[in-house]
Amino acid sequence: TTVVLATRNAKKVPELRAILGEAGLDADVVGLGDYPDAPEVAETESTFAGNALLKARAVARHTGLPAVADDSGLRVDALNGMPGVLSARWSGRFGRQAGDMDAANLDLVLDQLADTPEERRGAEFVAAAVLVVPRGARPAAEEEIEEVAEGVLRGRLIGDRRGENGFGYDPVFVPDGEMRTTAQMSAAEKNAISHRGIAFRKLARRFRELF
Ligand code: ITT
Repeated sequence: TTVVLATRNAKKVPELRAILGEAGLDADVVGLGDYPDAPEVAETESTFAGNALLKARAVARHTGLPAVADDSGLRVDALNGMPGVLSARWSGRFGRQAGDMDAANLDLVLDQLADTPEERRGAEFVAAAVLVVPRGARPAAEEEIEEVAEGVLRGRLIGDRRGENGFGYDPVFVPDGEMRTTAQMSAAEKNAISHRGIAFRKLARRFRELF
């Protein structure tokens, strides 16, 4: 089987490939680069799972192949769970324009937490992983199949950036029980504990039952 990764975030592709590979997924994992005409969908839902489904459905229907998508973000306790589903576009909401969106988003969250003491800087990364199998992509599959799995990584946000790995908010996120940020971890170390790792390992199990 071939499965398409429905993401335009180039940093997610190697993470997802590694996670799905380690989960023993017996499938050819291809990126959207092979499908330049795949429709781009607006993330209009208010939940991670809802947005991930929009992305995976569009690609599954366009390609006729099983598609997986991730919608993820950072929920900050002191910001009442924001930026949440808006994590990728947080700085844009505040009219901050920047070439590097990830850097601008991180700057903004740090500014918003500038007066928040250490003990109130809790946060969590959340990921919804979804699999959409279009009609006919599996022998005798008469209905589209949709599976959703979620993963959460609890931690806290530090005030300065540490580490070069990962992407997005990784340089300031320290998981519970850790001394290092997720940007100071190797890809394998991060995947073993991450929201995305947890969600996609659950999803891979379901994938194996279907194929
Ligand atoms: P696709 O929708 O095309 O997959 P995207 O970057 O827009 O790409 P999301 O809508 O899921 O992806 O937004 C996720 C944002 O949340 C991402 O831009 C980061 O800022 C943040 N984020 C999610 N997972 C993260 C992780 O593992 N490490 C650091 N930041 C993360």
